[in-house]
Amino acid sequence: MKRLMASLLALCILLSCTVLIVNAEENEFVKKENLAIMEGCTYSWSGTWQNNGVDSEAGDPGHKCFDGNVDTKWGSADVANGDQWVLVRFPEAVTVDGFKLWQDNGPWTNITGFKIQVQKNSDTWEDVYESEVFTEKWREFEYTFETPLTITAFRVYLPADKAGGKSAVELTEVQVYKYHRYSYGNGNGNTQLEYDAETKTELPLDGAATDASSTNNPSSNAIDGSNNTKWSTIGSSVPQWIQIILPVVENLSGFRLVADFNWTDIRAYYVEVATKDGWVKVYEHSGNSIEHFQEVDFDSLWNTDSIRFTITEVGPDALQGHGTTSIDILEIKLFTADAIEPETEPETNPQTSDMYIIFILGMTAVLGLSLFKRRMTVNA
Ligand SMILES: [Ca+2]
Ligand SMILES: [Ca+2]
Repeated sequence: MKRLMASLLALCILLSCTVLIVNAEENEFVKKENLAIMEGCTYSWSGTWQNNGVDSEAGDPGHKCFDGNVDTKWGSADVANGDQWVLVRFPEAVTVDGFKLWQDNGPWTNITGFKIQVQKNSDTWEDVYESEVFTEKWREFEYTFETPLTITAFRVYLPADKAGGKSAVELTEVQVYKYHRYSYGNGNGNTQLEYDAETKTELPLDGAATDASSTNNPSSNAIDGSNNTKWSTIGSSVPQWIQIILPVVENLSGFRLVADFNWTDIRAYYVEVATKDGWVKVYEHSGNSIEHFQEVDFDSLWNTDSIRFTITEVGPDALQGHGTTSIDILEIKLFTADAIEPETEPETNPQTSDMYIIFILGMTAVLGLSLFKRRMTVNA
């Protein structure tokens, strides 16, 4: 009997651990900061088309790989002149986790292989990555280093014999990333606590990250504090979502949503918060076009570290007169407020209540076991 209980207990522990691990993986978000555009970076390149001089500004110069625009390119010099390269020097030593390259879509380039080289506070270039030999033209290539590298310069090295039969190589963007890891889903959800509306304050979102289902303009534009910048989707298909991930768990009392009515007529959307038990719906709107400026106060405080807005229906009434062309959100604000503690029994600390459950379960098991033993003794 004891052995059976012990194996059952072991099985339970094993199962609960598995669930915990799965949750942890699901709820990790990595924000990639492109250090190649940090202030003080300088750029250099082997040449441009028909201009074999290093750092030539003629044609499509190499700094166009560092302008955040995948439609502007660097077009290298003729590979008959030798290997080509483009590089970024950082103003100080930086620790990087990975990189991403974009190749131009045009007919002049078909890179079949490249190397990534770095400098670590010296003039020596060190190979840290060599690509496979590509048999088909690639547009985007992203890679995470096995361990982060501390470097002072980063170079994409393009051997002349890997130009895929073309006379030049052309990249539109080179991004070098530092990863910021966020985990979410650590809040308790509905606190059941009402709050003092007088204490309502806007939550600073400086340290927050954003993610979205589709991005024409970056999702981070929706929390940058400016109504002149926006998150926008590619096209107007629904559903589309935008998520804000907070650096710590907060008590949310509500939100403000400012949509761009020139381009977007939102008819239906819902809002969820991440909790220890998964996503929980906290607000829903459907039927009419939303107000340009939507401010919603929850009935009680929600303890959470992430909130997600999902747009499920759009209409034809955007101001520009051509219907909804994309889903555009200028700003999202989040609010917190002081809880009004209930006058009756104080709220039980969730950790304490967990301990109680474990304690009670333990006591029940011990009691059950001793009763069982006693009965066995009586029967004997
Ligand atoms: Ca570019
Ligand atoms: Ca904005």
